[in-house]
Amino acid sequence: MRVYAAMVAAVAAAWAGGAGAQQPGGGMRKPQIADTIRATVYADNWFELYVNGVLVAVDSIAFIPHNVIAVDLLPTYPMTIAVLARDNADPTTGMEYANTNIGDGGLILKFGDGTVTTGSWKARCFSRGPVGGDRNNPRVKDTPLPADWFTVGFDDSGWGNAREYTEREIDPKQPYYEHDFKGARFIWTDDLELDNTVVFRHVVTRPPDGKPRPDFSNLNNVVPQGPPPGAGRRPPGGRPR
Ligand SMILES: [Ca+2]
Ligand SMILES: [Ca+2]
Repeated sequence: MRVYAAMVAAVAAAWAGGAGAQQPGGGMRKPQIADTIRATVYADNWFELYVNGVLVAVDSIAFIPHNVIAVDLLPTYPMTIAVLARDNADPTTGMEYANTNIGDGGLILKFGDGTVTTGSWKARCFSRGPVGGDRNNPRVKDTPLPADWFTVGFDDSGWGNAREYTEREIDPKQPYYEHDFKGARFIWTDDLELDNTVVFRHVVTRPPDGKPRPDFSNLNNVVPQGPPPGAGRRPPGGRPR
């Protein structure tokens, strides 16, 4: 019985260990939460995040307080990341607080595979205002957002790179300091104040941390093999985990 238990534990460990999505015999195992990576995002003031063309996170607070959104992702590489970020701004004036202030933006993101925002990301502004910083006659210049801006195949080769900003320049609020953004840079376009709607894009060709990860992208087209006895199940008499 002890030998059997040891074998079950070993098989379960191998199953959970991510040796690959392919099982002996060509089947595919089911992914577990250990196969996911955590995506952590702080935006001044709001964002929506697409990964490989799929919407995976939306900032739940449009304006203030400034908050952090963290979600679990099942990564597939190459991984195309697309973020729509908005500084809070009246759509007709580009200003905020009853047209008394020109607010500033900022975005920072870190994934559990080591992916971080840097100046190598692509960035483009789609709404700017008040044009010229004119507070007396504030106007907004909008550029139509391409319908496929978030897709894998979208051509951003003509876009410029994001500009990195220091923590001091962005002045993030408390929730930022309660999460791990080590190694990530705050980014925006060249104009942190007047550029109010910005799209960022970046392709991660392989996991930056070098850790091999199974590709589960074909999961819906196969019948995955279940876990071996005892794997991922509640231990007898044990508490749910
Ligand atoms: Ca602004
Ligand atoms: Ca702002």
